Amino acid sequence: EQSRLQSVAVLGAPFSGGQKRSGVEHGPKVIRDAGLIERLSALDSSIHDFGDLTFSKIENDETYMEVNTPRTVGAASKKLSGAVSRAIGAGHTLVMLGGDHSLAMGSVQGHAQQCPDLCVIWVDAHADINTPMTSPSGNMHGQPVSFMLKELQDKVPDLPGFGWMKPFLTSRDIVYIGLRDVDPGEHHILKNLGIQYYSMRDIDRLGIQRVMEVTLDNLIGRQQRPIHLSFDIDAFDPALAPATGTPVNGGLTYREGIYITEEIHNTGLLSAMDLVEVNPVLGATPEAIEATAALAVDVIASSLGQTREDSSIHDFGDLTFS
Ligand code: Z70
Ligand code: MN
Ligand code: MN
Ligand code: MN
Repeated sequence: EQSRLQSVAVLGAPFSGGQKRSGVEHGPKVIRDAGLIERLSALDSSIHDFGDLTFSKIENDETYMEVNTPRTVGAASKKLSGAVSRAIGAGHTLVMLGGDHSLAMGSVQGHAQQCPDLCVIWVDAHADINTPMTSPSGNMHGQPVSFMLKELQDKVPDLPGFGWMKPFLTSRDIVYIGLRDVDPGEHHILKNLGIQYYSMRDIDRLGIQRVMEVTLDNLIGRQQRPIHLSFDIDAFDPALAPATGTPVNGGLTYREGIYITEEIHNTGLLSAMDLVEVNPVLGATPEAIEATAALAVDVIASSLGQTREDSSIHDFGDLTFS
């Protein structure tokens, strides 16, 4: 019997143009410096580090319909989309290191090019589903989901830089976990479209075990399909992940976060993931930065099969019974 070795591609996207605070472009470096590749190499998979993408500067990227730097964000996500599509097409499980969360437009779209039936689990304090019209900030990291959803096609204008991007996801293909800072326009969209979400309050009420059971039953209970995990580090409590742009009190515990990723791994259906919004410039101390980056490594390793029960694979052979 031959065991199939999972092949994992790691791709950095040092990009910060989807929001205003600089530093999140250093996310890939600090996550790698926290030992990501070494940790993944200990798992039962082959690791391919594809390095970091480079993003070129776009001049005169004026605000368009109150959206900040649309051409810069559109070009970055287009480039990421192509790289993700190629990696998935080559058979890898893809790990994208951000960068801010606007990048998910590129990573999920690129993934969907290869896997049109994929579903998305979005772990975040924020819903990131503002349209350009509902956005209070103009920041595109608060908008990526609205660009993906077919049901919002008429609500999202054609922006410069986004000619390549057509909506490809339905509201039944995504579940949120960890929400606790949702804008009024976003809440309206979630309710109107009947999008499934488990806020921190829901986790308090149901427990993370039940939340994952219902999440996975809704997404893959009827049909097996590839999972895209989009994990914003600010889903965690700020005590655990302080080095991020928009910390919000009352977030996931370490154990809740790792339970989410263990359950996703156990489906055997994880096909791509994003780990975004680690911003080392916003850590108050070196320890705060290192703790946030180490947590990001734990999330990724756990998604790819690291367990809390057994840190290595031991083959004890077979017992013999007389
Ligand atoms: C707000 C907006 C957001 C992350 C902040 C915030 C969005 N809803 N996302 N930090 N990671 O500006 O749209
Ligand atoms: Mn986010
Ligand atoms: Mn967030
Ligand atoms: Mn496994």
